[in-house]
Amino acid sequence: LPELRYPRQLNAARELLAGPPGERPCMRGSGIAWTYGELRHHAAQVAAALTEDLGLVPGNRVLLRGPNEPWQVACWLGVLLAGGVAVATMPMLRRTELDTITELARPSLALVHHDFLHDVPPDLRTVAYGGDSELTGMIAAHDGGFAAVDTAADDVALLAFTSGTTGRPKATMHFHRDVLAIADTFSRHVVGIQPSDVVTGTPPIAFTFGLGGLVVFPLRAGASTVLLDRVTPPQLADTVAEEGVTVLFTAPTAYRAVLAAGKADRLAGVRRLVSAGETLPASVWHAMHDATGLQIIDGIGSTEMLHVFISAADDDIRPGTTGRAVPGYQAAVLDDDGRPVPDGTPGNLAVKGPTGCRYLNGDRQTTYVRHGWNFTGDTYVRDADGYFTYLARSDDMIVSSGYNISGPEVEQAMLGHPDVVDCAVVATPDEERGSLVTAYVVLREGATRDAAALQDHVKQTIAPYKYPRLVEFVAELPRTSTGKLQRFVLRQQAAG
Ligand code: 3SK
Repeated sequence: LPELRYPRQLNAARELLAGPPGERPCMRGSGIAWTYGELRHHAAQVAAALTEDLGLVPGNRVLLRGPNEPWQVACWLGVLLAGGVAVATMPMLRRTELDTITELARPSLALVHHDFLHDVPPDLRTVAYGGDSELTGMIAAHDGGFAAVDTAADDVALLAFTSGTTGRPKATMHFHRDVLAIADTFSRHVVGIQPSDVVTGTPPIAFTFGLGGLVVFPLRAGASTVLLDRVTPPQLADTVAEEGVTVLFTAPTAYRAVLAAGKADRLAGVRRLVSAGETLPASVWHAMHDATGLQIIDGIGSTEMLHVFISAADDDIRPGTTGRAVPGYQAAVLDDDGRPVPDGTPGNLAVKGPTGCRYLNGDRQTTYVRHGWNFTGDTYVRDADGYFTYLARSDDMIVSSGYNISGPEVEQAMLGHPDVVDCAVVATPDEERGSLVTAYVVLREGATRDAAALQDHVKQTIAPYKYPRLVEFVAELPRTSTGKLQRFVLRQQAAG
């Protein structure tokens, strides 16, 4: 794509702030409403305070922690303008996780919202932001005239931590050009965000799904964004209606909850519904389409690739498949030796594109990046038209009596039962069959614990050999701070 040819010297924050006229509405949230001019001014004030008061030099890393609200965005942009490296952390993380991130990322200082100072490692130089805080005092002395550091397009702009569905978090490095590339591919060519759009959503901006959808995409398009702090799905639906939102980014669980709360009609004014973070069950896609006439744009992305690389919109959508490679990316299904498998055959999903995967440390680089392909760790199948269908995380395939069974496929079948609110399917080691398909199930309040009824439902929905031989009823499922299911926790539990 010609739009992906960036100059050698490029500062992503300068580019994102350069476009729209200063008086255009830009960002709302937590009682703040800023124009583009105001965001530009505050980001430059933060950059000046970092450089002149806090001694930041280009390449230094800055840990960020806070809720989704405009000052976190000003801090993130300020770090990039100053040539620093942003290390955004999920608001839900606690001391142990922040210790791990600090140990891996080695930040020089932290900018932390004044309500989130707890749990920050005490030996890290920490400056509070927002309200009547230390940063507020510091920036008052700066007039917003900071000249952005002339970083190279391939200088590191951010470290993004994977959310740890398999345990310890891992850091990936992303360049200034990568920040623009996610907007110039998925946002521009699939979602199609326009200057008139009003964007909102639930993912934290510390998660790259949220960073892209709620910050980078709207700024690159000159649109405006509404940042929300901890809303329930019904509140999300009401906010969408009240704020005139036209593009919504959230996860499948939120779409399901909006439907269950009978609030789907509140989304009727939206132009684009986007789902990522987990596989979107076809049942949720159809229920939302029936309720609103809207077609959810599903996508798969990863922290390693920064954002979405397979997706589809409009007439290109085939519900139940994730879609095709996003313009600018290539995707393939490969065997364990890196050779393409025939269409229709399951294999390892691999992707190439402008935002490649670079791990900060550890030995994952050689395992997950081979021959220019990034192996995502997902098992997918591609059809002859180039549509990719998710089968499982490669770790989530269950081999039972010689059958390959996709845990997520059984979950989707279980979720089609009206009493099932949430479900996770993993393998329990078994001498006779190798593994037993085991379902952990959260039931609707007041529903009867009837394992046989759920097993029959699965047998009638998908091939009967896939039914869960063990069914455990639980109050909730283990999830990461980004809402992804932690099947490894259940796998450990199932293994005793
Ligand atoms: O999990 C995903 O699908 C995702 C999407 C966009 C950006 C980041 C991630 C992990």
